[in-house]
Amino acid sequence: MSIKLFDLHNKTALVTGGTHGLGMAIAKGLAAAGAQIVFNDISSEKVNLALEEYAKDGIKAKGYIFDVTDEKSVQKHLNLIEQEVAPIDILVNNAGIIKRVPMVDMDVKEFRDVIDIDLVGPFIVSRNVVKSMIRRNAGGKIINMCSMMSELGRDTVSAYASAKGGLKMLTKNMATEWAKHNIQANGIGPGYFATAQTAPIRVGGHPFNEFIIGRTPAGRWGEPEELQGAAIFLASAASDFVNGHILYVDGGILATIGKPSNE
Ligand code: NAP
Ligand code: GCO
Repeated sequence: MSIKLFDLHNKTALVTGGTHGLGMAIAKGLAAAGAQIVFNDISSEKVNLALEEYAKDGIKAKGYIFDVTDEKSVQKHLNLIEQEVAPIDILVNNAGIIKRVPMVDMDVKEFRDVIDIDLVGPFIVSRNVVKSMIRRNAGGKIINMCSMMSELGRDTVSAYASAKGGLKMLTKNMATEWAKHNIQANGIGPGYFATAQTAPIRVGGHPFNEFIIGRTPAGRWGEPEELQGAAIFLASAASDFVNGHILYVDGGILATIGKPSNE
């Protein structure tokens, strides 16, 4: 089998929210396979810190400051990226937020904010990236960061689960509409990973930490780098006939009903 299947040299990847966490880990993996990395964030400070972090690994990443929910800003910065770096071949819709509030207590604005960033954001960025891919007849890869909550509910994360469930179906619609342009749209569904986003339910003896260790057959939280293989696969020629698929990287959570805590 040719290793070229996973080669990303001469490819440019945009990872939204790629200043830390899963996005940065995925970006580093794509860079290791040869991709030119572009990333964004809403914070200029985090963009600058991330540029230093990428540079430590010898990655000459390019950072931009824009909000994935602001279509005019997205369009402006995608044009800048094409002019200053290159047209985007691989898009990882990674930017996202979560709010952990019981539905009866959640403000409607909080609910809408999560949907806006986690679902409408990927719609906005993807359709503008894809317009260029189609115009250039270049094909491309879209990778949407889904979640266990694309399949399962959990107390307090109604907005997030609604967004991630929607993102799973948006991924399938992207696949349906864009496959004829040789654009593959797929998702990665991480289980529970150790990042800033999960720190509030993972550290300081939080009971959820023990729950997840018990609920995950692998018996541990995932490390962000453990998503790199799935990302390289879905970003490369190795997945040219994979479309609309959500690749779960979850240590086995979705494979099991779980086991009694005393086993
Ligand atoms: P994270 O640490 O919260 O990072 C999310 C990134 O998105 C941050 O860089 C954040 O920027 C950025 N962002 C937020 N709103 C944005 C906006 N409107 N425009 C542009 N960037 C924005 O999350 P993570 O744990 O690395 O997770 C990354 C993705 O994987 C998310 O979509 C998350 O839902 C998903 N996921 C995470 C896990 C997990 O266990 N960690 C599991 C499954 C799925 P700021 O820091 O400046 O706000
Ligand atoms: C939570 C966690 C999860 C993870 C992830 C699981 O509060 O349940 O933050 O939502 O982030 O999405 O796949």
